Amino acid sequence: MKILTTDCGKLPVLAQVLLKRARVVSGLPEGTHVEITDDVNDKDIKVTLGTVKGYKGDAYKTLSPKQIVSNPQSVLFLAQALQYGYLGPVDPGLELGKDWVIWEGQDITFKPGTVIALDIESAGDIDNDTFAAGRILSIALWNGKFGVVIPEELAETDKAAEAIKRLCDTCTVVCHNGTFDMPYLSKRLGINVYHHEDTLLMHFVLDNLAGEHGLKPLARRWLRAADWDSEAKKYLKHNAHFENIPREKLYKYNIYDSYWTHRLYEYFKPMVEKAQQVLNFYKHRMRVTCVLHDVQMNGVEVSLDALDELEEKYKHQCDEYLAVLRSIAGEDFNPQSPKQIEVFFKSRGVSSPSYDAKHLKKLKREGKEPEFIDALLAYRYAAKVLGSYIVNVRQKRGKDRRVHPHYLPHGAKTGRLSAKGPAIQTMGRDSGIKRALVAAPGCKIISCDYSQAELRTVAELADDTAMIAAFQPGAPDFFDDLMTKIWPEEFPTIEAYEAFKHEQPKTAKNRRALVKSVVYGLNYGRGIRAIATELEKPYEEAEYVVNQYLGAYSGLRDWQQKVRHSVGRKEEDHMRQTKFGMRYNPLFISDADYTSTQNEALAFVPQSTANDICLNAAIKINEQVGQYGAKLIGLVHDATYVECPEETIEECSKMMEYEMAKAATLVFNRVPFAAEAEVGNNWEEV
Ligand SMILES: [Mn+2]
Repeated sequence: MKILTTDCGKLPVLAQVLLKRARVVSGLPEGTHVEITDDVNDKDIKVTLGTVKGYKGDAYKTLSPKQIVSNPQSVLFLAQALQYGYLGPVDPGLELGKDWVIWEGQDITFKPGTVIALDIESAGDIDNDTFAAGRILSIALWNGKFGVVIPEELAETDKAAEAIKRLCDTCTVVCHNGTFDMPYLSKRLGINVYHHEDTLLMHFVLDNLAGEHGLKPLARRWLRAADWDSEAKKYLKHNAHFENIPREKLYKYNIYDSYWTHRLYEYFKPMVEKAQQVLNFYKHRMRVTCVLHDVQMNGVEVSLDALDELEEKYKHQCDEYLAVLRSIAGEDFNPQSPKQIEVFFKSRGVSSPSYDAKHLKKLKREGKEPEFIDALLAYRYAAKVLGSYIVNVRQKRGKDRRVHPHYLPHGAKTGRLSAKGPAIQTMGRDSGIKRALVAAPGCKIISCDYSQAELRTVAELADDTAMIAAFQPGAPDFFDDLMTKIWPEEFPTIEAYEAFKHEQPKTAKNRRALVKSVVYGLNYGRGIRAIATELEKPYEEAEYVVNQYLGAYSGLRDWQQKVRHSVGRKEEDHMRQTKFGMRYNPLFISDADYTSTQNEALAFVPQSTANDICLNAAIKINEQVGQYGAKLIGLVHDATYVECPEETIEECSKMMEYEMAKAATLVFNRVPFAAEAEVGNNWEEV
């Protein structure tokens, strides 16, 4: 068997080593001939590295040489590719009429407890339409032996709704990323149904570092699934939507989706159940997906007036900065054109490898075109708020005046979530966009946010007595206290610092901000050099603050050293595992990536832990909000957002504060996690 790559002569040595290792892991019989070639016309090409243009045929496409050396899981990817190449694809050859049927409305009986995979296909443009705007085109069910497709003409009937409801009430329903399918189905059919198992989530808990959790790649990698989507996807060119696919092809595609979901479920299930901690984590995250379902269904009210106002403000800003830019760079200057920006700088004798914010700020520090750079950065910011937030929120606002963001349970390696449509978690406070996210009439928004959740987590993990003491009730503010530890001669006591703050408020604020940035920088696993660059401060200054900080909390220093040391050492895996069961275990780390992997590991454990504490609280809050007539409407990292009728604000706030604090006690018992509820009319006020 041959492996095709662009240039055999230039294949990195490390990639060759990893290919050899993958060859061993794959378990191919001794004596199997494996050869690397760069001749497209060679016979017997079974695997290609990357999707390099010009490579044709059915060869299994896997990581490119560049990805092989940088992907921590590449040995697994390659071993799977080799198995596929050696053993060939698996096609179940499902036949209509024999293995599956198109439903005609007859009664369906479900044997209680059966495991049934469910998948839906829908019309329209999911990325741009409002929530569940497109009709359901088909619903496929597969029980492991036989399948049924509910066709378009029956998909949204009462009879289908009844069958789906009964299915979800009596069977074990498996989806691949059901946080998408189930709210969609619920909304379209006017029922509220949840799935019970999720193969995307299973894979995420098994290999959170894979960076890829889609149904097709997983079925192909783990089960050697033969291509089943090209035939249908042909019809999706030029942004055509699924309704463009001829129905017989769409239904077949849909039944294959549910078939492979079922197969993956059976394959992953014993792997997940093998370790109690992995199983527990999976169950915890399955409960979280139900919360995400509710949060999406609930949605967030959007004020059109506030949006209009913001749009006008940012349009005005764009015009203003454009005028400044044009007065410097000429009447035809277009700030959206990278080419024109480059030409402008060249005309001033300035060159830079890139003109992104980082490089522009550097040029500005060197005194090069500061006025132009300021205007360009301001223009870009205003254009971004307009283009990505305001337009998107407006587009996504439905007839119910609400947006319904969709949360991805596998948003980040750490287990943090991400949200789309709109990206409610990344909307900056400074932009003002949160003013447009309002409470429904008669209601208020309550937000409950952990203060310094990751620092508190670190204190517990590091088992640092001084740091744990710093977070006890009644202790002074962590950062005020830290000022006395970093500059003890200047500020021998908190009172001395307070006096300084009173005399020179601006200087005090700047220095406190420096300390805060250093502490958070360290928490995110950044090195001293990176922190100094980011703060635009001399290396020595950042180094001094880091040394004083870690000197004051020596337990923290020890813990950081232990985590760093554990990287690449299997017997020390527990140092990179959270109490919830999330793991940071790269299969392979190259020398070039060793330091950055250590930094990532340092950031991983506290971030992941703090996130799951908040998700645990969200589960409890979601269970109880109904008692107050309230709804859980948002999850943003360390905070929960609830929409609550005015009459019950106080009780509901108390419940939220209680549950947030309690959630942390499940894993930690020395550092209290306080979360204060704030009430307002919109997301900016809380
Ligand atoms: Mn599908």
